[in-house]
Amino acid sequence: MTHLPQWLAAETDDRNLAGAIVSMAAASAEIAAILRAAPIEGQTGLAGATNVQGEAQKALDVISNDIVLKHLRANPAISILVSEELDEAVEMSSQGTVIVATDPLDGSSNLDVNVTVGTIFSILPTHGGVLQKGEAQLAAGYVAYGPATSLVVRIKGATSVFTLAQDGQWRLNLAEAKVPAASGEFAINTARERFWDAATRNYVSENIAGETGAAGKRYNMRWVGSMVADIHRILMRGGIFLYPLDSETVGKGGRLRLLYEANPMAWLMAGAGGKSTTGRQDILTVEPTDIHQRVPVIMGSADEVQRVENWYAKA
Ligand code: AHM
Ligand code: MG
Repeated sequence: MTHLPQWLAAETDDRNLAGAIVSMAAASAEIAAILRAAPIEGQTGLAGATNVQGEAQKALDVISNDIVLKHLRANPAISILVSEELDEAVEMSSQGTVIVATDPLDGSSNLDVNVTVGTIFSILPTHGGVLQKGEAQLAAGYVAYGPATSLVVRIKGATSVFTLAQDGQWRLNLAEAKVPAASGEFAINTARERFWDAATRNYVSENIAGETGAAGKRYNMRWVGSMVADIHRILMRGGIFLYPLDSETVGKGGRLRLLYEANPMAWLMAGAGGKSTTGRQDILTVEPTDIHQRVPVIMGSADEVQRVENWYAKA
């Protein structure tokens, strides 16, 4: 069975890139071990601080960020770290050839209820600086801390899935994830309906109308409230995830962050045959202007994303 180091050796000659992925995988394995016992240790609550975006930080947000920092600092391949939990980009090694942008613990509001959370990461070449389009990524991945701890990673080729085994090794269990083009599942926070734009409203209404409406088939809705969990389900069996620009988030540019949430997920979707858009533009072509920039996120099964884009084109 293929382990992560063998897979990396076959995917890239860039040892710094491979090393950065190994560091993120090692940090994630450490985070996984802490999450497993967090309710016993009383670590699921708030840390009492807020991050740069004014969001309450959970104790585990801070702990996960510290673990990632520790692993990346020990790796001279890393030049800069951008983290959701840190106001500024952190300078690491002056010889580093890769930048890592990460959300160390995404979906942390789910920690109190023992629902899947994740670590998301994007890897960029140092020469381009921290503000590069998603299409410049060298690699991206996430770790889903669910019933199994899964690492989903892509360099240039396919999006591959590893599972953390009892012996601490990451074993390949799916070489090529494939997002089916058609799907009957959509994921959106419907409690925000009153803020939606016309395109989102029209798309979702068609889905709810099911076989009696223009979509002509029945849909189911799923919303974990943890992007990693929702995206993992879509990568494994199809569907669409929407966090569109709405009248409440318009001033901020959206809800989810471009550098360490939208771009890495869009990169993984592309490797699995899925599509990603802001509604009007491929997410991977969005020019970043700030490390914590937000962006509308719509991604998943190609036919579904196309239907949303069609509504945006009409709007
Ligand atoms: P976080 O990075 O602070 O955890 O926020 C991101 C999360 C995503 O995981 C999830 O898709 C979204 O926020 C949920 O938003 P909502 O609270 O509107 O359901
Ligand atoms: Mg987060």
